[in-house]
Amino acid sequence: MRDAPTHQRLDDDFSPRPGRRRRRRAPVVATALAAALPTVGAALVGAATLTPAHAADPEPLRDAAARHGRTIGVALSPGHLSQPGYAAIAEREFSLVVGENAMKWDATEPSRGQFSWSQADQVADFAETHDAELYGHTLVWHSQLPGWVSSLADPTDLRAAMTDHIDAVAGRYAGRVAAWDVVNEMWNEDGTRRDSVFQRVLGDGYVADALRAARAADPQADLCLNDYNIEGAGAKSDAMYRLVADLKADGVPVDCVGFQAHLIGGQVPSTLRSNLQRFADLGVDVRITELDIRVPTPASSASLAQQAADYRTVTEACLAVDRCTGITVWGVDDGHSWVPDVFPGQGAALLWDASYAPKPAYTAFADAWGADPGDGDPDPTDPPTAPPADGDCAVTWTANAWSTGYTGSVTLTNTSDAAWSSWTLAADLPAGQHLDQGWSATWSQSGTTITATNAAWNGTVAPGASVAVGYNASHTGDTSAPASVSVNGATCTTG
Ligand code: G2I
Repeated sequence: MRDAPTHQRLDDDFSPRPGRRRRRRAPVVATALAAALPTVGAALVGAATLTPAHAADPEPLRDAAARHGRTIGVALSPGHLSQPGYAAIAEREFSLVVGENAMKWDATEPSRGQFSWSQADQVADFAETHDAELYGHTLVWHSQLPGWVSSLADPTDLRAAMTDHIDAVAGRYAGRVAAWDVVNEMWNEDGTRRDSVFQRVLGDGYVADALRAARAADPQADLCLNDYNIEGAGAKSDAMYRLVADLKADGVPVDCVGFQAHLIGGQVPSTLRSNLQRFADLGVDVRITELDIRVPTPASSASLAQQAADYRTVTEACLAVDRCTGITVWGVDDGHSWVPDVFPGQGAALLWDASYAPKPAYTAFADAWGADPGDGDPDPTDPPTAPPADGDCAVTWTANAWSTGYTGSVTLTNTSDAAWSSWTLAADLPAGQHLDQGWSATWSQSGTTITATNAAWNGTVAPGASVAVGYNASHTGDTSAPASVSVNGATCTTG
């Protein structure tokens, strides 16, 4: 969907066209707002830290990607949704959905003028129900093409069939599809045009014709050209690059290039990032559209570790390119991947295994996107925080006394600009006071010094947030507050 994304673009070619619907990015709003407005973000985080921070589910990939203004997509086959493991992952993790086969020509128009929408509608409905973008794949492709199209030999007739198809399919989902793969896999490996009925009968110009027809059918959708083996520099990638440059120069509507990325473990092209960037510099969005990374099966732990590193590398390349709008994985789990059917002896190419267990690739991918693993630990990839300084905390200390004892109520506020992941309070009790018991922390006394260390559930304190603890003590007449209180070694202001 053509509008201004939440991440920065390098050129000015992203104004919404009049009448274009804004991209559906509802899940982004809270996180993007939090990132953009530190005080609001701190308040949101601060509120969250006062709830127990025990081990939780890992953060959905889509939420982590949303913080970068990107989407994580999945190729969906609606027939598999009856399997609870498949459905649960598809529903939870992804902010973009593409039909693995449902919107292809053979699925949507098996006979001329006879349309079949049930699979495609299921994908579109799933996307809407789960607040994900809908990605259209694909309008013009030599494969999964019904025989009636392949047999058309008259250019006028074939062009009419192609534009009618685009008009019907893109028109049906107009306003719902964020982007279409308008033409898929048009290149040979050497950068010449692939033989297809479209190429043979219509010549090179069919690509521009298809793009114009798609724009007419759905003025809001981004229009992409998609292919494999164009991820790194090379003849095929160069051919796509020249075509996109020419189309832009000629005013043909092209908004994005899809890099399928059906990769082999250990063979992520070293030029991936720079190649994505050179396309972006033409003024188009780029996207990893069909990521999977195959390894020999049964997969060894070494190959799964390599694969995990590869998923991280691809993510880092996308994140390094402002106009990389995200990554789509070509399937939920290894049990539903096209790879073993086409490459016998290879597979295990996705993030979840055939039992829906997350693989090392999932862990690396999630980490590369900055997803919270939900283990309650601070993120080991976070930059080290500055050592605490005096004044990084504020404390209020009140006593509710009776003749020989009192209840102390203590509120600690993090006045630094970094979250505490744990805290220890230390204070010297005035003469005659002795700690009996405390709560909401682990309390102890040694000499006149008392210490209180956070409980498991209140160790994380965001900047500006507070935590309340308390204790009972005996006294011999003096119930005043300690003269000096420190947290994590830094002296607090009192009040
Ligand atoms: O081949 C991997 C992908 C390469 N880029 C374009 C994608 O559209 C393509 O996807 C795959 C699907 O993942 C497969 O699921 O495209 C294949 C066909 O080219 C799909 O396979 C077909 C089988 O060949 C058919 O036997 C089957 O009836 O899927 C059909 C529907 O399940």
